[in-house]
Amino acid sequence: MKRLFDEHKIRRVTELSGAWHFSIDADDIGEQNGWQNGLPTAKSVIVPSVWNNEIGLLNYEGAAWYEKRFYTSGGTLRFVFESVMTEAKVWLDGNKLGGHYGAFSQFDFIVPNVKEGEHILVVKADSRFDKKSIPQKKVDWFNYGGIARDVSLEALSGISVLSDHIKYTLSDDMEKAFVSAELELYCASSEKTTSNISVTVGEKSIYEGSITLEANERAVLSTPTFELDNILLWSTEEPNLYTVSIKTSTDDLIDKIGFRQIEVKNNKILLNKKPIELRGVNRHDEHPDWGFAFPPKMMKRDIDIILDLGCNTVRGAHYPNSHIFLDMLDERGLLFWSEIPIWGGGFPDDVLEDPDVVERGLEMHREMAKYYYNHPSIIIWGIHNEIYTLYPCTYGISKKYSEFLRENGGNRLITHAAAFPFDDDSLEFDDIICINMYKGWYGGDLGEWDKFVSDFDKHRKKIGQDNKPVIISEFGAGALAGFHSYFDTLRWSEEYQADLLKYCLELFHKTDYIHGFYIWQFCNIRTSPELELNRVRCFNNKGILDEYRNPKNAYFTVKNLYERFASEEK
Ligand code: ADA
Repeated sequence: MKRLFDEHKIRRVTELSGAWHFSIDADDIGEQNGWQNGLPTAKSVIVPSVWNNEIGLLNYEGAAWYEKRFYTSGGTLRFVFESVMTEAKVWLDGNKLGGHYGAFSQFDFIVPNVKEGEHILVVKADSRFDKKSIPQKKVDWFNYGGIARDVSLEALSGISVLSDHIKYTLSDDMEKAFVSAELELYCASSEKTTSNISVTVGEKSIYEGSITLEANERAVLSTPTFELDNILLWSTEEPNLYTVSIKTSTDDLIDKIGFRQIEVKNNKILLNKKPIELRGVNRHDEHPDWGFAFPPKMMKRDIDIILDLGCNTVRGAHYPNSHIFLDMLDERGLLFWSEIPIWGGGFPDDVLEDPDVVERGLEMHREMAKYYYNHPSIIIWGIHNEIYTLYPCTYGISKKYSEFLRENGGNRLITHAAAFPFDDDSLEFDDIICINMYKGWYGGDLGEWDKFVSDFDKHRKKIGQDNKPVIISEFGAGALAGFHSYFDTLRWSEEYQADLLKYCLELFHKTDYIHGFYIWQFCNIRTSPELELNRVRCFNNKGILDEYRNPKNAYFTVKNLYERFASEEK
Protein backbone atom coordinates (compact mmCIF):
# COMPACT_ATOMS: atom_id res chain seq x y z
CA MET A 1 0.00 0.00 0.00
CA LYS A 2 1.95 2.95 -1.34
CA ARG A 3 -0.46 5.84 -0.86
CA LEU A 4 -3.69 6.45 1.07
CA PHE A 5 -5.49 7.07 -2.22
CA ASP A 6 -5.41 5.51 -5.69
CA GLU A 7 -2.72 7.16 -7.78
CA HIS A 8 -4.22 5.91 -11.04
CA LYS A 9 -7.58 5.28 -12.64
CA ILE A 10 -6.16 4.50 -16.06
CA ARG A 11 -2.70 3.04 -15.48
CA ARG A 12 -2.70 -0.61 -14.43
CA VAL A 13 -0.75 -1.11 -11.20
CA THR A 14 0.08 -4.46 -9.64
CA GLU A 15 1.30 -4.52 -6.06
CA LEU A 16 4.22 -6.90 -5.80
CA SER A 17 3.84 -7.14 -2.03
CA GLY A 18 3.33 -10.62 -0.59
CA ALA A 19 5.37 -13.81 -0.67
CA TRP A 20 8.85 -13.60 -2.30
CA HIS A 21 11.55 -16.25 -2.35
CA PHE A 22 14.42 -15.29 -0.09
CA SER A 23 17.95 -16.36 0.62
CA ILE A 24 20.73 -14.83 2.66
CA ASP A 25 24.13 -14.74 0.97
CA ALA A 26 26.57 -14.56 3.86
CA ASP A 27 29.58 -15.33 1.62
CA ASP A 28 28.42 -13.03 -1.16
CA ILE A 29 28.54 -15.77 -3.78
CA GLY A 30 25.11 -15.16 -5.32
CA GLU A 31 26.20 -13.10 -8.30
CA GLN A 32 28.97 -15.46 -9.38
CA ASN A 33 26.58 -18.40 -9.01
CA GLY A 34 23.91 -16.82 -11.18
CA TRP A 35 21.28 -16.10 -8.54
CA GLN A 36 20.22 -13.12 -10.64
CA ASN A 37 18.49 -15.70 -12.88
CA GLY A 38 16.53 -17.14 -9.96
CA LEU A 39 17.26 -18.27 -6.39
CA PRO A 40 18.44 -21.79 -5.59
CA THR A 41 16.17 -22.01 -2.51
CA ALA A 42 12.45 -21.69 -2.06
CA LYS A 43 12.25 -20.30 1.46
CA SER A 44 9.80 -17.44 1.41
CA VAL A 45 9.31 -14.18 3.26
CA ILE A 46 6.60 -11.57 3.11
CA VAL A 47 7.55 -8.31 1.41
CA PRO A 48 7.62 -5.59 2.65
CA SER A 49 9.63 -6.59 5.70
CA VAL A 50 13.13 -6.53 7.11
CA TRP A 51 14.96 -9.84 7.41
CA ASN A 52 16.09 -9.04 10.96
CA ASN A 53 12.61 -9.93 12.22
CA GLU A 54 12.95 -13.49 10.82
CA ILE A 55 13.91 -16.04 13.47
CA GLY A 56 17.70 -16.29 13.74
CA LEU A 57 18.48 -13.27 11.56
CA LEU A 58 18.27 -10.41 14.04
CA ASN A 59 21.91 -9.49 13.75
CA TYR A 60 22.49 -10.50 10.14
CA GLU A 61 24.34 -7.76 8.29
CA GLY A 62 25.21 -8.61 4.71
CA ALA A 63 23.69 -9.51 1.37
CA ALA A 64 20.35 -11.22 0.85
CA TRP A 65 18.38 -12.06 -2.28
CA TYR A 66 14.70 -11.80 -3.11
CA GLU A 67 12.86 -13.29 -6.07
CA LYS A 68 9.35 -12.67 -7.33
CA ARG A 69 7.70 -14.36 -10.29
CA PHE A 70 4.89 -12.43 -11.89
CA TYR A 71 2.72 -12.57 -14.97
CA THR A 72 2.31 -9.60 -17.30
CA SER A 73 0.39 -9.06 -20.49
CA GLY A 74 3.52 -7.25 -21.71
CA GLY A 75 4.48 -3.74 -22.84
CA THR A 76 6.49 -1.05 -21.08
CA LEU A 77 6.78 -1.80 -17.37
CA ARG A 78 7.92 0.39 -14.52
CA PHE A 79 9.16 -1.25 -11.31
CA VAL A 80 8.83 1.08 -8.33
CA PHE A 81 10.71 0.34 -5.11
CA GLU A 82 9.88 2.47 -2.11
CA SER A 83 12.78 1.33 0.06
CA VAL A 84 15.47 -1.32 -0.18
CA MET A 85 17.94 -1.38 2.69
CA THR A 86 20.61 -0.25 2.01
CA GLU A 87 22.13 -0.99 -1.38
CA ALA A 88 20.01 -2.60 -4.08
CA LYS A 89 20.74 -4.34 -7.36
CA VAL A 90 17.83 -5.44 -9.53
CA TRP A 91 17.52 -7.93 -12.41
CA LEU A 92 14.62 -8.85 -14.66
CA ASP A 93 14.91 -12.32 -16.23
CA GLY A 94 18.64 -12.25 -15.49
CA ASN A 95 19.21 -8.84 -17.13
CA LYS A 96 20.47 -6.15 -14.79
CA LEU A 97 18.11 -3.17 -14.54
CA GLY A 98 20.40 -1.15 -12.27
CA GLY A 99 21.14 -0.33 -8.67
CA HIS A 100 20.36 2.15 -5.93
CA TYR A 101 22.04 3.32 -2.77
CA GLY A 102 20.17 4.56 0.29
CA ALA A 103 17.74 2.85 2.60
CA PHE A 104 14.96 5.38 2.73
CA SER A 105 14.13 6.57 -0.75
CA GLN A 106 12.11 5.52 -3.71
CA PHE A 107 13.64 4.48 -7.03
CA ASP A 108 12.36 2.92 -10.21
CA PHE A 109 13.31 1.22 -13.46
CA ILE A 110 11.46 1.42 -16.75
CA VAL A 111 11.71 -1.58 -19.08
CA PRO A 112 10.30 -1.26 -22.61
CA ASN A 113 8.98 -4.15 -24.74
CA VAL A 114 8.48 -6.77 -22.03
CA LYS A 115 6.86 -9.86 -23.59
CA GLU A 116 3.59 -11.34 -22.39
CA GLY A 117 4.13 -14.20 -19.94
CA GLU A 118 5.81 -15.06 -16.66
CA HIS A 119 8.94 -13.16 -15.60
CA ILE A 120 11.41 -13.24 -12.73
CA LEU A 121 12.29 -10.13 -10.76
CA VAL A 122 15.37 -10.55 -8.54
CA VAL A 123 16.65 -8.08 -5.96
CA LYS A 124 19.90 -8.22 -4.05
CA ALA A 125 19.80 -6.12 -0.88
CA ASP A 126 23.01 -5.44 0.99
CA SER A 127 23.03 -3.90 4.45
CA ARG A 128 26.80 -3.72 4.97
CA PHE A 129 28.60 -0.52 5.79
CA ASP A 130 31.77 0.76 4.19
CA LYS A 131 33.84 3.92 4.35
CA LYS A 132 31.35 5.84 2.18
CA SER A 133 28.12 4.70 3.86
CA ILE A 134 25.39 7.12 4.84
CA PRO A 135 24.84 6.73 7.72
CA GLN A 136 28.16 5.40 9.00
CA LYS A 137 28.29 2.22 11.08
CA LYS A 138 28.34 4.19 14.31
CA VAL A 139 24.74 5.32 14.45
CA ASP A 140 22.06 5.31 17.13
CA TRP A 141 19.51 3.08 15.42
CA PHE A 142 19.41 -0.50 14.31
CA ASN A 143 20.80 -1.44 10.93
CA TYR A 144 17.91 -3.33 9.33
CA GLY A 145 18.15 -4.92 5.89
CA GLY A 146 15.59 -5.95 3.29
CA ILE A 147 12.78 -4.71 1.09
CA ALA A 148 11.21 -2.56 3.75
CA ARG A 149 8.52 -0.71 1.83
CA ASP A 150 6.24 -1.59 -1.08
CA VAL A 151 7.20 -2.70 -4.56
CA SER A 152 4.82 -2.11 -7.44
CA LEU A 153 4.65 -2.85 -11.11
CA GLU A 154 3.10 -0.25 -13.40
CA ALA A 155 2.12 -0.76 -17.02
CA LEU A 156 2.99 2.46 -18.90
CA SER A 157 1.33 3.28 -22.16
CA GLY A 158 1.78 6.10 -24.67
CA ILE A 159 2.90 9.32 -23.04
CA SER A 160 3.01 8.58 -19.31
CA VAL A 161 3.34 10.81 -16.27
CA LEU A 162 6.24 9.76 -14.04
CA SER A 163 6.05 12.49 -11.42
CA ASP A 164 4.48 15.85 -10.70
CA HIS A 165 5.49 18.91 -8.73
CA ILE A 166 2.65 21.32 -8.12
CA LYS A 167 4.20 24.72 -7.51
CA TYR A 168 2.33 27.69 -6.14
CA THR A 169 2.55 31.05 -4.44
CA LEU A 170 -0.29 32.67 -2.53
CA SER A 171 -1.71 36.16 -2.85
CA ASP A 172 -1.15 38.50 0.08
CA ASP A 173 -4.62 37.87 1.46
CA MET A 174 -4.04 34.13 0.88
CA GLU A 175 -7.33 33.80 -1.00
CA LYS A 176 -5.71 33.07 -4.35
CA ALA A 177 -3.09 30.56 -5.41
CA PHE A 178 -0.93 31.02 -8.50
CA VAL A 179 -0.40 27.43 -9.53
CA SER A 180 1.71 25.67 -12.11
CA ALA A 181 2.65 22.05 -12.65
CA GLU A 182 6.03 20.57 -13.52
CA LEU A 183 5.45 17.16 -15.06
CA GLU A 184 8.03 14.49 -15.72
CA LEU A 185 6.83 12.66 -18.83
CA TYR A 186 8.00 9.55 -20.64
CA CYS A 187 7.05 8.15 -24.01
CA ALA A 188 6.35 4.46 -23.41
CA SER A 189 5.51 3.85 -27.05
CA SER A 190 7.92 2.39 -29.60
CA GLU A 191 7.18 5.25 -31.98
CA LYS A 192 6.97 9.02 -31.94
CA THR A 193 3.76 9.89 -30.09
CA THR A 194 1.58 12.95 -29.62
CA SER A 195 -0.73 13.17 -26.65
CA ASN A 196 -3.13 15.59 -25.00
CA ILE A 197 -2.27 16.60 -21.45
CA SER A 198 -4.62 18.05 -18.87
CA VAL A 199 -4.14 19.04 -15.25
CA THR A 200 -6.98 19.72 -12.83
CA VAL A 201 -6.70 20.91 -9.23
CA GLY A 202 -9.89 20.19 -7.32
CA GLU A 203 -12.65 20.93 -9.84
CA LYS A 204 -10.62 23.47 -11.82
CA SER A 205 -8.77 22.73 -15.02
CA ILE A 206 -5.42 24.54 -14.78
CA TYR A 207 -3.87 23.27 -18.01
CA GLU A 208 -4.87 21.75 -21.34
CA GLY A 209 -2.21 21.15 -23.95
CA SER A 210 -0.41 18.55 -25.98
CA ILE A 211 3.10 17.21 -26.42
CA THR A 212 5.01 15.08 -28.93
CA LEU A 213 7.82 12.80 -27.77
CA GLU A 214 10.07 10.32 -29.54
CA ALA A 215 9.97 6.65 -28.50
CA ASN A 216 11.40 6.25 -24.96
CA GLU A 217 12.07 9.99 -24.67
CA ARG A 218 11.79 11.71 -21.30
CA ALA A 219 10.78 15.36 -20.96
CA VAL A 220 9.79 17.89 -18.33
CA LEU A 221 6.72 19.97 -19.11
CA SER A 222 6.20 23.17 -17.11
CA THR A 223 2.71 24.58 -17.44
CA PRO A 224 1.94 28.31 -17.36
CA THR A 225 0.71 29.74 -14.06
CA PHE A 226 -3.02 29.54 -13.41
CA GLU A 227 -4.87 31.68 -10.87
CA LEU A 228 -7.11 29.73 -8.49
CA ASP A 229 -9.58 31.86 -6.52
CA ASN A 230 -11.19 31.33 -3.13
CA ILE A 231 -8.87 28.58 -2.07
CA LEU A 232 -9.25 26.74 1.21
CA LEU A 233 -5.93 26.81 3.02
CA TRP A 234 -4.27 23.73 4.51
CA SER A 235 -3.59 24.25 8.23
CA THR A 236 -3.17 22.26 11.40
CA GLU A 237 -6.80 22.95 12.36
CA GLU A 238 -8.24 22.51 8.88
CA PRO A 239 -6.02 20.36 6.70
CA ASN A 240 -7.86 21.02 3.42
CA LEU A 241 -6.46 18.95 0.58
CA TYR A 242 -7.03 19.27 -3.15
CA THR A 243 -6.93 16.34 -5.55
CA VAL A 244 -4.66 16.88 -8.54
CA SER A 245 -5.50 14.87 -11.61
CA ILE A 246 -3.10 14.68 -14.54
CA LYS A 247 -4.23 12.92 -17.70
CA THR A 248 -2.66 12.12 -21.02
CA SER A 249 -4.45 10.29 -23.84
CA THR A 250 -3.41 6.93 -22.39
CA ASP A 251 -2.18 7.44 -18.83
CA ASP A 252 -2.82 9.34 -15.61
CA LEU A 253 -1.47 10.33 -12.20
CA ILE A 254 -3.49 11.42 -9.19
CA ASP A 255 -1.96 13.33 -6.31
CA LYS A 256 -2.99 15.50 -3.35
CA ILE A 257 -1.79 18.94 -2.38
CA GLY A 258 -2.58 21.55 0.24
CA PHE A 259 -2.08 25.31 -0.02
CA ARG A 260 -0.17 26.76 2.90
CA GLN A 261 2.60 29.23 3.57
CA ILE A 262 5.46 28.80 5.99
CA GLU A 263 7.90 31.62 6.67
CA VAL A 264 9.98 33.35 9.29
CA LYS A 265 9.17 36.95 10.05
CA ASN A 266 10.04 39.21 12.98
CA ASN A 267 11.82 36.35 14.66
CA LYS A 268 8.73 34.10 14.57
CA ILE A 269 7.59 31.09 12.58
CA LEU A 270 4.43 31.91 10.68
CA LEU A 271 2.10 29.30 9.26
CA ASN A 272 -0.40 31.02 6.97
CA LYS A 273 0.81 34.32 8.47
CA LYS A 274 -0.05 33.25 12.03
CA PRO A 275 2.71 32.66 14.61
CA ILE A 276 3.05 29.05 15.62
CA GLU A 277 4.95 27.36 18.44
CA LEU A 278 6.17 23.95 17.27
CA ARG A 279 5.31 21.35 19.91
CA GLY A 280 6.67 18.04 18.79
CA VAL A 281 8.42 14.75 19.21
CA ASN A 282 11.23 13.07 17.36
CA ARG A 283 10.02 9.76 15.95
CA HIS A 284 11.85 6.84 14.36
CA ASP A 285 9.67 4.91 11.91
CA GLU A 286 10.55 1.74 13.77
CA HIS A 287 9.05 -1.04 15.87
CA PRO A 288 10.86 -4.00 17.47
CA ASP A 289 8.65 -6.53 15.67
CA TRP A 290 8.63 -4.81 12.27
CA GLY A 291 11.86 -2.85 12.14
CA PHE A 292 11.66 -0.17 9.47
CA ALA A 293 8.93 -2.07 7.60
CA PHE A 294 6.42 -0.17 9.68
CA PRO A 295 2.81 -1.23 8.93
CA PRO A 296 0.36 1.53 7.92
CA LYS A 297 -2.18 0.53 10.58
CA MET A 298 0.44 1.16 13.25
CA MET A 299 1.46 4.44 11.65
CA LYS A 300 -2.11 5.58 12.09
CA ARG A 301 -2.00 4.55 15.74
CA ASP A 302 1.28 6.43 16.31
CA ILE A 303 -0.32 9.52 14.78
CA ASP A 304 -3.40 9.10 17.01
CA ILE A 305 -1.09 8.97 20.04
CA ILE A 306 0.98 11.96 18.89
CA LEU A 307 -2.17 14.04 18.39
CA ASP A 308 -3.53 12.92 21.75
CA LEU A 309 -0.28 14.12 23.28
CA GLY A 310 -1.04 17.60 21.97
CA CYS A 311 1.73 17.79 19.35
CA ASN A 312 1.37 19.84 16.21
CA THR A 313 4.57 18.47 14.66
CA VAL A 314 6.83 15.42 14.29
CA ARG A 315 10.49 15.26 13.32
CA GLY A 316 11.19 12.24 11.15
CA ALA A 317 14.49 11.50 12.78
CA HIS A 318 16.70 10.75 10.91
CA TYR A 319 15.57 9.88 7.37
CA PRO A 320 12.71 10.38 4.92
CA ASN A 321 9.55 8.56 5.99
CA SER A 322 7.19 6.77 3.61
CA HIS A 323 4.58 8.44 1.39
CA ILE A 324 1.81 6.75 3.28
CA PHE A 325 2.92 8.21 6.61
CA LEU A 326 3.14 11.64 5.00
CA ASP A 327 -0.31 11.17 3.43
CA MET A 328 -1.65 10.52 6.92
CA LEU A 329 0.04 13.64 8.26
CA ASP A 330 -1.34 15.67 5.35
CA GLU A 331 -4.84 14.43 6.20
CA ARG A 332 -4.54 15.03 9.93
CA GLY A 333 -2.81 18.44 9.81
CA LEU A 334 0.43 17.38 11.54
CA LEU A 335 3.56 19.28 10.51
CA PHE A 336 6.65 17.30 9.55
CA TRP A 337 10.41 17.81 9.56
CA SER A 338 12.09 15.60 6.96
CA GLU A 339 15.83 14.97 6.78
CA ILE A 340 18.41 12.57 5.34
CA PRO A 341 20.47 10.12 7.42
CA ILE A 342 23.68 12.14 7.72
CA TRP A 343 24.01 11.48 11.44
CA GLY A 344 27.02 13.48 12.45
CA GLY A 345 28.20 11.66 15.54
CA GLY A 346 29.60 8.87 13.37
CA PHE A 347 31.25 10.86 10.58
CA PRO A 348 34.98 11.49 10.77
CA ASP A 349 36.14 14.50 8.72
CA ASP A 350 38.01 12.50 6.06
CA VAL A 351 34.74 10.70 5.24
CA LEU A 352 32.64 13.84 5.29
CA GLU A 353 34.91 15.63 2.89
CA ASP A 354 35.07 12.69 0.47
CA PRO A 355 33.41 14.01 -2.74
CA ASP A 356 31.61 10.67 -3.24
CA VAL A 357 30.02 10.94 0.20
CA VAL A 358 29.05 14.58 -0.37
CA GLU A 359 27.48 13.65 -3.72
CA ARG A 360 25.69 10.68 -2.12
CA GLY A 361 24.19 13.05 0.47
CA LEU A 362 23.16 15.45 -2.28
CA GLU A 363 21.49 12.64 -4.18
CA MET A 364 19.52 11.75 -1.03
CA HIS A 365 18.36 15.37 -0.84
CA ARG A 366 17.45 15.25 -4.54
CA GLU A 367 15.33 12.15 -3.99
CA MET A 368 13.70 13.57 -0.86
CA ALA A 369 12.77 16.82 -2.62
CA LYS A 370 11.63 14.99 -5.75
CA TYR A 371 9.35 12.41 -4.18
CA TYR A 372 7.96 14.37 -1.24
CA TYR A 373 7.64 17.81 -2.83
CA ASN A 374 3.83 17.93 -2.80
CA HIS A 375 3.18 16.99 0.85
CA PRO A 376 1.89 20.10 2.64
CA SER A 377 2.76 18.59 6.02
CA ILE A 378 6.51 18.91 5.35
CA ILE A 379 7.46 22.38 6.57
CA ILE A 380 11.13 21.76 7.43
CA TRP A 381 14.00 20.21 5.47
CA GLY A 382 16.86 19.10 7.72
CA ILE A 383 20.18 19.00 5.86
CA HIS A 384 22.13 17.00 8.45
CA ASN A 385 22.17 16.07 12.12
CA GLU A 386 24.96 16.86 14.59
CA ILE A 387 27.85 17.03 12.13
CA TYR A 388 30.91 18.32 13.88
CA THR A 389 30.73 21.95 12.78
CA LEU A 390 34.37 22.78 13.34
CA TYR A 391 35.54 20.49 10.55
CA PRO A 392 36.66 22.78 7.74
CA CYS A 393 34.48 20.83 5.27
CA THR A 394 31.20 21.26 7.16
CA TYR A 395 30.60 24.84 6.03
CA GLY A 396 30.81 23.86 2.35
CA ILE A 397 28.53 20.85 2.79
CA SER A 398 25.91 22.93 4.58
CA LYS A 399 26.10 25.58 1.87
CA LYS A 400 25.71 23.04 -0.93
CA TYR A 401 22.77 21.18 0.61
CA SER A 402 20.88 24.25 1.80
CA GLU A 403 21.29 25.98 -1.59
CA PHE A 404 20.02 22.87 -3.33
CA LEU A 405 16.90 22.64 -1.16
CA ARG A 406 16.23 26.36 -1.33
CA GLU A 407 16.22 26.09 -5.12
CA ASN A 408 14.37 22.79 -5.44
CA GLY A 409 12.53 22.10 -2.20
CA GLY A 410 9.42 24.31 -2.44
CA ASN A 411 8.10 26.46 0.39
CA ARG A 412 9.92 25.00 3.42
CA LEU A 413 12.22 26.18 6.18
CA ILE A 414 15.77 24.90 6.01
CA THR A 415 17.84 23.93 9.02
CA HIS A 416 20.33 21.50 10.50
CA ALA A 417 20.30 19.99 13.97
CA ALA A 418 23.25 21.64 15.72
CA ALA A 419 25.03 19.90 18.57
CA PHE A 420 27.75 22.56 18.86
CA PRO A 421 25.74 25.77 18.56
CA PHE A 422 28.51 28.01 19.93
CA ASP A 423 30.94 26.77 17.28
CA ASP A 424 28.79 26.58 14.21
CA ASP A 425 29.25 28.76 11.17
CA SER A 426 26.63 26.74 9.26
CA LEU A 427 23.94 28.59 11.23
CA GLU A 428 24.05 31.28 8.55
CA PHE A 429 22.40 28.90 6.05
CA ASP A 430 19.44 28.15 8.32
CA ASP A 431 16.00 29.76 8.40
CA ILE A 432 15.52 28.50 11.93
CA ILE A 433 18.28 27.57 14.37
CA CYS A 434 17.80 24.07 15.75
CA ILE A 435 19.77 22.84 18.73
CA ASN A 436 20.22 19.32 20.10
CA MET A 437 21.24 19.48 23.75
CA TYR A 438 21.04 16.98 26.62
CA LYS A 439 21.79 18.97 29.76
CA GLY A 440 20.63 17.07 32.81
CA TRP A 441 21.24 13.77 31.04
CA TYR A 442 24.69 13.65 29.45
CA GLY A 443 26.41 15.42 32.32
CA GLY A 444 25.42 18.60 34.11
CA ASP A 445 22.28 19.24 36.08
CA LEU A 446 18.98 20.67 35.06
CA GLY A 447 19.83 24.19 36.23
CA GLU A 448 22.45 24.40 33.47
CA TRP A 449 19.64 24.79 30.98
CA ASP A 450 18.92 28.32 32.30
CA LYS A 451 22.53 29.32 31.82
CA PHE A 452 22.51 27.82 28.32
CA VAL A 453 19.36 29.72 27.35
CA SER A 454 20.82 33.06 28.43
CA ASP A 455 24.30 32.33 27.00
CA PHE A 456 22.90 31.32 23.64
CA ASP A 457 20.77 34.46 23.51
CA LYS A 458 23.95 36.53 23.86
CA HIS A 459 25.78 34.37 21.35
CA ARG A 460 23.14 34.58 18.60
CA LYS A 461 23.15 38.36 18.97
CA LYS A 462 26.93 38.47 18.86
CA ILE A 463 27.08 36.48 15.62
CA GLY A 464 24.17 38.39 14.06
CA GLN A 465 21.81 35.41 13.89
CA ASP A 466 19.22 36.78 16.28
CA ASN A 467 16.67 37.36 13.52
CA LYS A 468 16.03 33.60 13.44
CA PRO A 469 13.66 31.67 15.70
CA VAL A 470 15.34 28.97 17.78
CA ILE A 471 13.99 25.45 18.17
CA ILE A 472 15.30 22.91 20.66
CA SER A 473 15.29 19.97 18.29
CA GLU A 474 16.43 17.29 20.78
CA PHE A 475 16.48 17.07 24.57
CA GLY A 476 15.42 14.31 26.93
CA ALA A 477 16.41 11.58 29.33
CA GLY A 478 16.37 7.79 29.36
CA ALA A 479 13.81 6.00 31.50
CA LEU A 480 13.27 2.28 31.95
CA ALA A 481 9.54 1.68 31.73
CA GLY A 482 8.27 0.48 35.10
CA PHE A 483 11.32 1.68 37.05
CA HIS A 484 10.10 4.14 39.68
CA SER A 485 11.79 6.08 42.43
CA TYR A 486 10.90 8.31 45.39
CA PHE A 487 14.06 10.25 44.61
CA ASP A 488 13.30 12.58 41.78
CA THR A 489 16.93 12.77 40.75
CA LEU A 490 17.38 9.04 40.24
CA ARG A 491 18.42 8.53 36.63
CA TRP A 492 16.62 5.95 34.51
CA SER A 493 13.47 6.34 36.61
CA GLU A 494 10.23 7.41 34.97
CA GLU A 495 10.06 10.23 37.54
CA TYR A 496 13.41 11.72 36.55
CA GLN A 497 12.53 11.67 32.85
CA ALA A 498 9.17 13.35 33.52
CA ASP A 499 10.76 15.99 35.76
CA LEU A 500 13.49 16.79 33.24
CA LEU A 501 11.01 17.21 30.41
CA LYS A 502 8.75 19.41 32.55
CA TYR A 503 11.67 21.62 33.52
CA CYS A 504 12.87 21.99 29.94
CA LEU A 505 9.48 22.51 28.35
CA GLU A 506 8.43 25.19 30.81
CA LEU A 507 11.73 27.00 30.31
CA PHE A 508 11.58 26.81 26.49
CA HIS A 509 7.94 27.88 26.37
CA LYS A 510 8.56 31.00 28.42
CA THR A 511 11.77 31.97 26.59
CA ASP A 512 11.03 34.68 24.03
CA TYR A 513 13.38 33.54 21.31
CA ILE A 514 12.52 29.82 21.46
CA HIS A 515 9.63 28.92 19.18
CA GLY A 516 9.49 25.18 19.31
CA PHE A 517 10.75 21.93 20.78
CA TYR A 518 10.97 18.31 19.70
CA ILE A 519 11.33 15.87 22.61
CA TRP A 520 13.84 13.09 22.14
CA GLN A 521 11.91 10.90 21.67
CA PHE A 522 8.43 9.58 20.91
CA CYS A 523 9.15 5.97 21.87
CA ASN A 524 12.12 3.74 22.65
CA ILE A 525 13.94 2.34 19.65
CA ARG A 526 16.23 -0.60 19.06
CA THR A 527 19.87 0.37 18.58
CA SER A 528 22.86 -1.52 17.33
CA PRO A 529 24.51 -3.91 19.81
CA GLU A 530 27.83 -2.79 18.34
CA LEU A 531 27.19 0.83 19.08
CA GLU A 532 29.86 2.16 21.38
CA LEU A 533 27.14 4.21 23.07
CA ASN A 534 26.40 1.44 25.52
CA ARG A 535 22.61 1.51 25.32
CA VAL A 536 20.80 -0.36 28.12
CA ARG A 537 18.95 -3.42 26.64
CA CYS A 538 20.32 -2.34 23.24
CA PHE A 539 17.50 0.20 23.10
CA ASN A 540 17.63 3.97 23.18
CA ASN A 541 15.33 4.34 26.18
CA LYS A 542 14.53 8.04 25.91
CA GLY A 543 11.02 7.37 24.58
CA ILE A 544 8.15 8.85 26.50
CA LEU A 545 6.48 5.60 25.46
CA ASP A 546 8.18 2.24 25.50
CA GLU A 547 8.92 0.50 22.21
CA TYR A 548 5.47 -1.17 22.25
CA ARG A 549 3.87 2.28 22.61
CA ASN A 550 2.85 1.97 26.29
CA PRO A 551 3.05 5.37 27.96
CA LYS A 552 5.61 6.19 30.66
CA ASN A 553 4.87 8.83 33.30
CA ALA A 554 6.43 11.48 31.07
CA TYR A 555 3.72 10.98 28.47
CA PHE A 556 1.08 12.40 30.82
CA THR A 557 3.37 15.20 32.01
CA VAL A 558 4.01 16.27 28.42
CA LYS A 559 0.35 15.95 27.47
CA ASN A 560 -0.65 18.34 30.26
CA LEU A 561 1.99 20.84 29.27
CA TYR A 562 1.36 20.67 25.51
CA GLU A 563 -2.37 21.16 26.10
CA ARG A 564 -1.67 24.16 28.33
CA PHE A 565 0.82 25.67 25.85
CA ALA A 566 -1.73 25.30 23.03
CA SER A 567 -4.22 27.34 25.02
CA GLU A 568 -1.71 30.15 25.57
CA GLU A 569 -0.16 30.20 22.07
CA LYS A 570 2.73 32.61 22.18
C1 ADA B 1 21.68 12.66 19.36
C2 ADA B 1 21.11 12.05 18.10
C3 ADA B 1 19.96 11.11 18.34
C4 ADA B 1 20.18 10.26 19.59
C5 ADA B 1 20.41 11.15 20.80
C6 ADA B 1 20.67 10.38 22.08
O1 ADA B 1 21.31 13.91 19.60
O2 ADA B 1 20.75 13.02 17.16
O3 ADA B 1 19.81 10.30 17.21
O4 ADA B 1 21.27 9.43 19.39
O5 ADA B 1 21.55 11.94 20.55
O6 ADA B 1 19.78 9.66 22.51
O7 ADA B 1 21.77 10.48 22.63
